[in-house]
Amino acid sequence: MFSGLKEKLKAARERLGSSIQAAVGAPAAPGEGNVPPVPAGRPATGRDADTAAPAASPAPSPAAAPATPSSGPGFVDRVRVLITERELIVSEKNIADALSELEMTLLESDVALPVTDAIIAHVRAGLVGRHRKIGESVDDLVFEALKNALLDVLGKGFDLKGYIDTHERPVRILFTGVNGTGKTTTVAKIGAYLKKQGYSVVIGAGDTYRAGAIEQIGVHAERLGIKIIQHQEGADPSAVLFDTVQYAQSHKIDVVLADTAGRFHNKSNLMNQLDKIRRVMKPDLIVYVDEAVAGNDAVTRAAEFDRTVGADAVVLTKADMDSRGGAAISIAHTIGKPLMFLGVGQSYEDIMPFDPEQVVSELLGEA
Ligand SMILES: Nc1nc2c(ncn2[C@@H]2O[C@H](COP(=O)(O)OP(=O)(O)O)[C@@H](O)[C@H]2O)c(=O)[nH]1
Ligand SMILES: [Mg+2]
Repeated sequence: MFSGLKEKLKAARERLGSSIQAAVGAPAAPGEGNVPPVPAGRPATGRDADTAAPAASPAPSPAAAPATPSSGPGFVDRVRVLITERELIVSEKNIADALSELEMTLLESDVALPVTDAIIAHVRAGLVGRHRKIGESVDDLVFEALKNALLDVLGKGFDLKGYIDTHERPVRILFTGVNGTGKTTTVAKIGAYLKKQGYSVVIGAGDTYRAGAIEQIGVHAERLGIKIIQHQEGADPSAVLFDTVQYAQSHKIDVVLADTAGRFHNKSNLMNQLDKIRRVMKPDLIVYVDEAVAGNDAVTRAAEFDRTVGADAVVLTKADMDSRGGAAISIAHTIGKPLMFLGVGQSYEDIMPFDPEQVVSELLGEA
C-alpha cells in the first residue's frame, strides 16, 4: 500500500533534515546533538556538561540544581536551554529547496494541488522558526512536521460502530459511486465486518440493471450468512431498498446496506435514480465508493458526487494496488468528508477502518 509515496517521503524527509543540518553546520546523523558545546556522543539534555555534577552522581534532581523559587530547571540549565534552542532556529531559506522538492513529490504522487499546498504550508509552519526541543534530533523535528501536516489533511476518519451505536436502528447506509470501483464488494466486506462486530445486517440488491449484479451480491450474502432482499432484473431500485428497510424494521435489524448501480456516464439518469432512492429509503449515511488507484480522478468524481447526490463518508478500494497514495491523502481534505474504510484486497477481511495515525505511520515509518 502506497509504497511509491512512502519511498518518496523518505527521501523528502532526509532532504529536509540534511538542509537543516547543513544550515546549522553540524553532522547530519539522526539523534546526534549538533550544538557545539555538547560533547560528541552525549545527548543534548541541557542539564549535563557545565553543571559540574560529578560523573558518578545520579541524574541531577531539581533539588541539586542551583536554588530557584520555582520547581523548573535551575538558572544554569535555563541558560543552556536557551543557547541550545538558539542554535537551531530554522529559517525559510534553509528549507526552501527541500520544500520545493517535497511539493513536486506530492504532485507526482497524485496528491491534489490544494492538498499539496496545505501540506507544504503545514510543514513550513512546523519548521520555520522552530526551536529544537531538548534531546530532539533534526530528524525528529522533520518527522514531527511531516506527521502533523499529513494528519491535518487526512482528517479524523469515521467511526461507523460509534455512529451505529448512537443512532436509531436500523441505520440505513446507501452506497454510491462509479461502476467497477468496488461498491458491491465493499457492501459485502462491510456486511462481514459489522456481523463480526455483533450487529445484525440486511443487504438490499439495489443494482437491478443486470441479472449478473443481483446474482453477484446474492452470492456474497449467501457466503456471509447475511439476509438479502432482491427483486427481478429491471425492477425499480427504490422499491428493492424500500422493502429492505421494511424488512429491517420488522425484524429489528441493526443496519441496512444498500448496493446500487454506478451510472456515472449518464448523470441525469443517475441523479434521478438516486434522488428517488434517497426519498424512498431515507438513508442515514450516503457512502461514496471509489478506487484509490484512480488518483486525482477519484477525488474529482467524489467532489462531483458530493455536490450532486451528497456524501457523508468515503470508502477507497484497491488501496492494496495503489503505489501513489494521492487519492487517500487528498480525498477527505478536498471534499471535506471523512474517509471511512480502505479496501485492501479481494477477500472479505480486506477492509480497514480508516485510521489516520496508522496511515501516517505506514507512510513515514518509525520516528
Ligand atoms: N485488489 C482489490 N480489488 C478490489 C477491491 N475492492 C473491489 N475489488 C475488485 O474490483 C472489482 C469490481 O468490484 P465490484 O464490487 O463488482 O464493483 P462495483 O461495480 O462498484 O460494484 C472486483 O473484481 C473486485 O474483486 C480491493 O480493495 N482491492
Ligand atoms: Mg456492483
